[in-house]
Amino acid sequence: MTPAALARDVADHLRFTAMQDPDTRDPQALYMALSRAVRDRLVVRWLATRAAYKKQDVKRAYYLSAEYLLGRALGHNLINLGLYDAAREVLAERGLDLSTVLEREHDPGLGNGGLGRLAACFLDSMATLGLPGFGYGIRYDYGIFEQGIEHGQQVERGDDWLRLGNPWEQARYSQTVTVHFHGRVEERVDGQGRFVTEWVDAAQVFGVPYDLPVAGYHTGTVNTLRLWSAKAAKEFNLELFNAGDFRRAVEAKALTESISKVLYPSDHSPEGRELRLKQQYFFVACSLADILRRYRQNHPVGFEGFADKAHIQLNDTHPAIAVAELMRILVDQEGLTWEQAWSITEATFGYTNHTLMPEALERWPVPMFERLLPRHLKIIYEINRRFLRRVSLAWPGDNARQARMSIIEEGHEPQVRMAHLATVGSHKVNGVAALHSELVRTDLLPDFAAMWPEKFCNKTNGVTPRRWLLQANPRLSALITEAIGSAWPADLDQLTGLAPLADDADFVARVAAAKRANKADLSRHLKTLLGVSLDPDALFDVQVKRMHEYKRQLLNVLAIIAHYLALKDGDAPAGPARVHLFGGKAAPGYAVAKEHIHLINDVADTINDDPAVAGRLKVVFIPNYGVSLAERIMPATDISEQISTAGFEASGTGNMKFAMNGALTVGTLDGANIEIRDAVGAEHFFLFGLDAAQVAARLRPPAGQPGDDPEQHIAASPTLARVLDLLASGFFCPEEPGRYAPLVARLRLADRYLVCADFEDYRRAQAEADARYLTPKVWARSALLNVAHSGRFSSDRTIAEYAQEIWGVKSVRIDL
Ligand code: 26Q
Repeated sequence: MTPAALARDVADHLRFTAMQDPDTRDPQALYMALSRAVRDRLVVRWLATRAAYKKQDVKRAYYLSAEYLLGRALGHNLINLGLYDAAREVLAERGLDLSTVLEREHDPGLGNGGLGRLAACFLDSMATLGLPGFGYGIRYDYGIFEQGIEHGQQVERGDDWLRLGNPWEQARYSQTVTVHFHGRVEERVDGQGRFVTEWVDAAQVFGVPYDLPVAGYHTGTVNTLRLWSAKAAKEFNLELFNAGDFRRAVEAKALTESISKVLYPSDHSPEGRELRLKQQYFFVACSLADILRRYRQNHPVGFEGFADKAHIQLNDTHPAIAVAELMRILVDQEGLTWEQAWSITEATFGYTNHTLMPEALERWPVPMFERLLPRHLKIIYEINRRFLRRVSLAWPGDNARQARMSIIEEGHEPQVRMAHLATVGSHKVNGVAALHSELVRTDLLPDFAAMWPEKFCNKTNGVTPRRWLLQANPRLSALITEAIGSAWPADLDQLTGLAPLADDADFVARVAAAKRANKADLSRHLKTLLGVSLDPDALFDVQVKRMHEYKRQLLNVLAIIAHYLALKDGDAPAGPARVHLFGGKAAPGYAVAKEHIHLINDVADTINDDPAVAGRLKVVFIPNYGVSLAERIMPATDISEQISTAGFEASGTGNMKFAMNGALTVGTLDGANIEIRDAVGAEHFFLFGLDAAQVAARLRPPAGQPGDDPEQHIAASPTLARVLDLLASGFFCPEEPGRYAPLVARLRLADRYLVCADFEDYRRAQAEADARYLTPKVWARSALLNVAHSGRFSSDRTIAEYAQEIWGVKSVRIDL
C-alpha cells in the first residue's frame, strides 16, 4: 500500500498488461494501469470476503436491479482503500495531476436516475457495513444516452462506454448460464405417476457474468456486483454460411445479443416492448440460477433452508418475474410441491416500490407474455388462482375486490400486473420515504394493505457520504474532520457534533469560504465546458434531475421569467445576483419534457443576452447531467430545488446530497423533503406549496367539489398572467414566435401538476431565500445546520434498517 509499490505496479501494468512504454505520461494509459494496480489490491480482500461468506455459510442479501448508476470507480476505490494520497504522489512523479487521470474514466451510466443511483449507494453501504450483499444486473453495451444540446434542443448520442476497455470487470466464462425463451409447455404423467410440466422447444441464450468489485470504506470487505451479458448459443448458422447467405447466418446471433445491447432510456413511462421483458427475464433467470448454484454448494440436498440463507430484494418491479422463475425452478426442476415452493418463495423476496404514478406501473400484455414465457404465464395463473381464493375466503362475494387485486387485469387486452405479482410473492413491501410508504398503503395497494397490514413498511432512502461528501467535497470534508475527527464518513450521525459550531463565527465563515471556492471551481469547469462566465458570489440556485412534468422544472423557469421582468422593471426587492442552473435528460419519446429543455435554453439565451440584467441574473442548462457532473454541482450549490407536486416524488435522493453539502432547500412537502425539513429544522428550509392531501383534493375532487382551476390562479396573479402572456407572445423565440403558445394553452386548460396553483407561494419562498442570502452569516449558519443534521440520510442507516428488518443478514468480519 506504499507509493513506491504502487508506482512499481503501475509501471508493470503499463509494460506487461498493456505492452506500452512504462514511462508514459498519457493519461488514458495511466488511468488503465493505475486502475489495474488498484484492482490487484482489492483482489486479496475480494477472495477473503468470498471465502469467509462461504466458510461461515452466512445468509446473503441479493439485490436485483435492472439499473446501476455507479459513477467512476477509480477515485472511489482509492479513497475506500486509503490509497488516494499514494496515487497522487505516483502521478506527480510523472508530472501529472491525479484529477486529469481520474477524468479519463468513462462514467458508467447503466441506469436512468434515482433508482439506479440508489442501487449504487446501497452496494457501497453494504460493503462498508460488512454485510454479505450481492448486486445482480445487466451489463448493457450502451448505457443511458449522452445528451447534447443543439439549437437549444436535446440530441441523443449512443454511450459506447466499453470502447476503451473496462479495467474493473472480470468475465467469468466458466459460470455462464443458459436461459430459455419461447417454446411451449408440455404436461404429462411421469414414470411414478406424478403430474409433471415441462418447458420444451425453447430457444437458448447464454448469460456471461462479469464481476465488479465493491469495496467497503476502510474495511476488509469487497463484495461483488455481477452483471450479465447476453451471448448467442449459436455463433452462426453454418449451413446458411456455407450456402453463401452470410447475412442470415449472423442475423440470429445479432438478434439474440441485442438483449443486453442498450438500457431503455425512459423512467416513469412504461416501455411495453418485448425486448424490455426479455431483458428482465434474462437477468433474473441468470441471477436465480447463480444464487441456487451457490446455495447447493453448501447444501447439496433439499431447499428447506433456502430462505434462511438467501434474501432477494426486488428493486421495483423490473425483476418481479423472479417470483415465477423461483417457483418454476423449485416445482418443475427440483420437484417440490407447490405449497413447499410457495412458502420458500414468499420467505425469500422483498419488494421495494419507487413510484405511485399509475402510468408508470409495469404491465405486460398477456399474449406477449405467453409467447415469450409460456411456462411462467401458467405459473402466474396458478399463483393468482390460489391468491384470489384467499381473497374470496376473507371477503366472500366481493367480486369487485377480487378484480381489483387480481395479478391479471382482465378486459379487452388482458395484462399481467407486475406490482401485484411482486406484492403477493414477497413477505415485505416497502416504500422509499415515510409519505411515500403511507401512500403505497392507502392509495396504491390499499386492498393488499388491508389483507396483510404487517407486510407493508417504510425504508427512507439514503445516499453514501463517501462519494457525496468525502470525495465530492474535500474542502468541507477537511473542515468537518478538523472539527469532529475523522470517523464521520462511516458514522454520519456524528455530524450533529457540528451543530454547536453554528454559533462559532470563525468556523461558519470558513464553511462559507469552502462553498465559495467550490462555486469558483464549478464556474471554471462550466467556462471550459460551455464558455459561460458565472460569478461565484452570486446565489447558485440548482435544479438537476430527470426532466419530468411532475418535477416541475416549468414552475422554476416561470418564476425565473417573473424575476427577470421584475429586474427589468426595476421593482424587484433587493436581492442577491442569481445564477440558475438546470440539468437533466428527457426520455427520447417524452415530447413535453423535451419541450421544457428547449424552453429553458430559449429563456437562458434571452436573459443572458440582455444587458439590462447583466450581473444580476444568469440561466444555464448544463448538458449531459449524470453522476460525474453531480459530484461537481452538489458541493457548489446554495439553493436546492425540490419542487415536485406533493405526492408525486417517491423520495428523491438529490435532495439529500444537496443538504449534506450545505445547500438550503426550496421545496414542497413531498417525498423525503418532509423528513429533511424535520431533521434540519423548519427555519433552515424554504417550504412552499400545497401538501399531498390538498393536491389530491384538487386533482381528484370528491363528488360535488370543484377541482383545480388554473385560470383562477392566473386571474389572481398578475405576475403569472404576464409571464404566460410573454411566453405565448414568442418573446423568447423570435425565430419561431408560435413555439410556446401550445404549452401555455395546455397549462390554462388543464394543469396536471398544479404549476399555477403553487406559483405565487413558490415566489414567496424564493423571496425569503433572497432576503436571507443578503446576510451571509445567517445564511451560512443555516447551511452548516443542514450539514449537521443530514446524518440520517446516509445510506448506511437505510441499509442497516433493511438488513435488520427485512433481510435478516448480519455483518461478517473479514480478517486479512
Ligand atoms: C419501466 C418499464 C419500462 C421501461 C422503463 C421503466 C422504468 C425505468 C426506470 C421505470 C422507472 C424507472 C426509474 C424510476 C426511478 O428512478 N424512481 C425514483 O427512485 C428513487 C429512488 O427510490 C426515488 O428517490 C425517486 O423519487 C423516484 O422517482
